[in-house]
Amino acid sequence: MIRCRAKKFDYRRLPTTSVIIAFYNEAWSTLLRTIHSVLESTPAVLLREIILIDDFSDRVYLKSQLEQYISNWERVRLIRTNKREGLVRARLIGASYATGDVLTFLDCHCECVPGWIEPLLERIGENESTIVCPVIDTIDWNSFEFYMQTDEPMIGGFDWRLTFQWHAIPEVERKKRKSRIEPIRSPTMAGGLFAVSKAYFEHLGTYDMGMDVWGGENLELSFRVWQCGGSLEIHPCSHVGHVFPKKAPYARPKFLQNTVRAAEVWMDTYKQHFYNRNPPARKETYGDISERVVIRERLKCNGFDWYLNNVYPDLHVPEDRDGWHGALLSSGIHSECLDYNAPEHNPTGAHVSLFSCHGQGGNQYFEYTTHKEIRYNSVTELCAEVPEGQIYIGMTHCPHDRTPTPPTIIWEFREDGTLYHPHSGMCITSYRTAEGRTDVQMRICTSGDKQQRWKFENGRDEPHPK
Ligand code: LR7
Ligand code: MN
Repeated sequence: MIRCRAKKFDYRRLPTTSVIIAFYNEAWSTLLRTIHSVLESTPAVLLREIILIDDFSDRVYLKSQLEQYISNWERVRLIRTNKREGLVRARLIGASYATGDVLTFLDCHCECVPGWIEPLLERIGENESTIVCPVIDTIDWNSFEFYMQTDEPMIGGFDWRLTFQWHAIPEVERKKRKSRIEPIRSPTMAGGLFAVSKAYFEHLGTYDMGMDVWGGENLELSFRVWQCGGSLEIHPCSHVGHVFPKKAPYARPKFLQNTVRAAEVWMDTYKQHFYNRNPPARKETYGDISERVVIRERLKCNGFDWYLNNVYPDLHVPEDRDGWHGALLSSGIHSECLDYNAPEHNPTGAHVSLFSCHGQGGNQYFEYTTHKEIRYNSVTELCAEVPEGQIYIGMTHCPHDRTPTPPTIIWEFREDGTLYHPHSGMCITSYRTAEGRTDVQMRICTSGDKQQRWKFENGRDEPHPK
């Protein structure tokens, strides 16, 4: 952005930084590209050091060959863990060696764009309790081409499965901003790329060291910083590229457990919405969280309701009324449930079908609301509909206000278990195709037809078994 380039910085007034990069079995080229780009695009007066943490990799080229390669750089340190720590503890080990005022974390397959660090450091100089993220540009894993974000940066959010999601800047937020180069408040962060005052990070309780390998720590830190009086921003003038590899070089088994820790510490009763949509999470053992709860008390942090109202008002909070949510089980075809499986990049691009009940929530999780919608949460809030003149059940974006609610998304879940669609006058009916597959279709309602009866399973709010 041209207006970003016009910004001037007085380096003597900016805090200094340590750049912390944890890696596990990273490719040589991407790791070195990251280190080179930090050295080449960060003014030397601002960079105290780069700290590399090898999280117990087993690739040979990451041993003496790497040591040799970096030995000419005074400012680059290499620390090795003596067991696999996972990214949280690896980053914290790195942070313990940092001498800069600000900790800047990066993934090990990034490319910093010149001018990336100054806006982050300036912002933290102005407001010590803010965590600032750069705009993350995509580097194609195949061609290594840079894909700059065109218009405005995206901000971070999540859905009730606690999957991180990107969103456009909400209208209210856009109007509040005085200029396009002001930092943007973001409910959550992607996790890998951010700058934070070292002192503030410590005050805030760094990271949850009970989190292993990968996942969950980004939402945990996001909830914590907001609920405990700080803020989280994306600076539109700071850009860093990140490679999204085709396949991660390691397995990611701890994601759910880490996420449960975050939910248990920060989400109060709202964690039920997460457990409802991900029943296996209820059964995860998640270890001892008492130290994290103590931090929450010590810092007198706000509740999750405060966070939702003040930081993420755009997030739709489900009703999840007892008995009115879960899997929709067919009475006509044994152990088959309504299922919605849309392609990732086209959330409304599929039809509701029938699939054997798996009890995992996800694609089989629906909610019947007091507004008579059949809701499905994904990247965005979806509402089941029967488009005019059709006999299939599709999904459409739920309306933000209900004046008036489009009649095509209104359903009556009747006493006899039928899912009646008043606008078309038909009922959801399970059937077997000529090839023997099971599916659903809108058909004329016939009293007593078992193929038209449905019931909610797993619809109760159960506590997490301790
Ligand atoms: O056991 C491990 N030990 C490690 O040191 C596992 C990972 N790591 C290192 C790894 O080598 C890398 O440098 O930790 C870093 C992050 O791992 P990635 O690159 O495999 O993660 P990701 O880019 O797929 O995932 C995003 O979400 C993660 C949740 O735990 C982390 O927060 C990542 O940092 C985060 N990456 C980004 O935010 C970059 C932008 C992606 C987006 C959206
Ligand atoms: Mn990454």
